[in-house]
Amino acid sequence: MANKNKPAKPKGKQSKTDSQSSGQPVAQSPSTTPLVAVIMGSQSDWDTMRHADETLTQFGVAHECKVISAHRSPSLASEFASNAENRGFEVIIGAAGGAAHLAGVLAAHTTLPVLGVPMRSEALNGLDSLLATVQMPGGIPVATLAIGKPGAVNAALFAVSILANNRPELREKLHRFREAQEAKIRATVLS
Ligand code: AIR
Repeated sequence: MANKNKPAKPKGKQSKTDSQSSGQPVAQSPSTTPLVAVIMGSQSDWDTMRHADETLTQFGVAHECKVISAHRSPSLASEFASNAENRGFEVIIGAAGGAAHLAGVLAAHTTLPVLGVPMRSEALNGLDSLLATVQMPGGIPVATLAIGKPGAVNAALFAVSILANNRPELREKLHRFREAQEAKIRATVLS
């Protein structure tokens, strides 16, 4: 279901089954047209962004993962974002590190909702990525998530929430996900 431009050894392309997910949402006859684009600035971001890929797969949301750099491939970035709506995408996730302008550049070329995920960087531990992603000028919004893996997971969950506005089956999966999460906490016993 996930259509990937293989950033690096992608795995877990298949939707999980009921027995694997232990109460987690399960893909049911998902659409094959990608609704969410998971764009990252470098192949080196894939280890983090695979968590967005896995979360979308868990919810049965068709998506595409692709490497596009706002700085190293600026034409591709504008081309992709400009065509995204016509291709049927409804949400774009943009993840980059350092001078992380990817989400902002994508947002400049589309009115689709763009969710930014700052990558943990070597030099400044992701603070540079966070500020570069979140500090957009008024008029071109990017919804910025947390640095690294939590941001990758939450960007995917946020995308599912947006899609769930007119897809009751996704809303139901989100409810089941929250219930399973709470049940896990309630069952926690410290020894
Ligand atoms: N990056 C790539 N083009 C523009 C930016 N900001 C980011 C990538 C990655 C970091 O630069 O998103 O997080 C380092 O990339 P690399 O390819 O040198 O590992």
